[in-house]
Amino acid sequence: MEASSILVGIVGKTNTGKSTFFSAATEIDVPIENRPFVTIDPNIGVAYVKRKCVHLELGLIACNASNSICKSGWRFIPVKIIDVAGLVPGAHEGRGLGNMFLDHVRRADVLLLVIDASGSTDEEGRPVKPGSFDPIIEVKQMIYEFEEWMYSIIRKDWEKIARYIDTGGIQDSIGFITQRLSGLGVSRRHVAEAIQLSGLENKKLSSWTSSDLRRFTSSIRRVSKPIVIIANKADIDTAEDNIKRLRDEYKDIPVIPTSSVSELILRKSSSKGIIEYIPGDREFKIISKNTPRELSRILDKIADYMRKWGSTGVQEALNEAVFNQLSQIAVYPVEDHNKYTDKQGRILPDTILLPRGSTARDLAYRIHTELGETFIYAINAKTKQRIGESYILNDNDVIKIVAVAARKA
Ligand SMILES: Nc1nc2c(ncn2[C@@H]2O[C@H](COP(=O)(O)OP(=O)(O)OP(=O)(O)O)[C@@H](O)[C@H]2O)c(=O)[nH]1
Ligand SMILES: [Mg+2]
Repeated sequence: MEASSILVGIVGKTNTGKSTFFSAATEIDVPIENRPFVTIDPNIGVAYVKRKCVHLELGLIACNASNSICKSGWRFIPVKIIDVAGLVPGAHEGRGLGNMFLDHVRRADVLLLVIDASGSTDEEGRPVKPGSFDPIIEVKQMIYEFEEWMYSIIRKDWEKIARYIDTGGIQDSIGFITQRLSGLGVSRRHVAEAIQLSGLENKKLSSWTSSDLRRFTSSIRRVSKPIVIIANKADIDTAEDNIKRLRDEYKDIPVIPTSSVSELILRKSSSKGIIEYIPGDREFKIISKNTPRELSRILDKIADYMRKWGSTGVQEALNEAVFNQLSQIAVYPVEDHNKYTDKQGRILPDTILLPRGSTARDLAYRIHTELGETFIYAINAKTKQRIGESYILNDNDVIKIVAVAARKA
């Protein structure tokens, strides 16, 4: 069973550490170098969000995680993640690699905007003295480039569409716009919200000016592709002050200090058995007796960094994107609500991510269309109570679905 259909997009200026973040999160080796435009073709992989596994709350010793991973009481739930080529200012006019490659993040649900918080790369991504480039400018430029790309898609044939709708060619204008923008992963709710957010609900579409359309684009971006600022290279001294300034400047966008390179080293050291480390933890333990001296020195520095910032930030960023920005909750479907097992007797095998506000029937649909269609009732395995189709799921609910389809089976 698929845990989620969420796609996380990694975007940003070239040479900020996007691929390093990707590699740290997915444990897939990809080219990383200190120069602009290393990544050309996108990297696609699986990253994980991290939650306390519900087996702890239920007083169980262990579980048999199947569509996700349970490690030391933590459930790691997979999401898709994509790392694309870097942007430079003017990308929408074709500078650098241009912005056509953003097509690969068209369907992303949330964006990780990786920036060089240390200011050690200029606006073209060339290495410069740390502190010489202002990451606040970088964020502005990158959001501008991204929205210019969306604008170029949205404005295509816009006048024709607007006229068609306004002359009565179509009744459901929101539905029509949604359909037009579905390639951007835009839903009906997004379109309705964006129109409101831009104060355009009472304006005829054909009388929207280009600045109205830009405002609409910006709102569509905000509702359909929320951003988390990944303040990367936070391990360089110049980053700390910049992070404070970024947080002052962007009160409505989360700013997560990260050291992707540290996370990458920890993951590699862990897989080689040199350290014991659970992604996202505040600390790690060196377990190998013969750690090379140089690595030992690097690990000490990473430990200092984690004491200062709480963690490397990579896991925190993924969790922020999925649980806060996308308001997802984790739900555990089971067959046996007393033993918390599936048909094969596996304890709590699956975790499903669903948007907050989803119902018991939504969960049934996510498991299988037929289960949704023939839903009869469900059981909350924690309380053993029978619940109806419109029961709003809580985070960490354990649910048995009873359906005609399942009875036949
Ligand atoms: N100090 C420090 N350096 C980092 C960090 N993350 C990445 N780097 C370095 O930044 C440089 C660029 O890293 P990449 O991951 O290739 O950057 P990118 O954004 O994917 O770059 P392009 O694909 O070329 O656009 C490399 O030298 C990395 O080692 C970090 O957290 N701290
Ligand atoms: Mg790259």
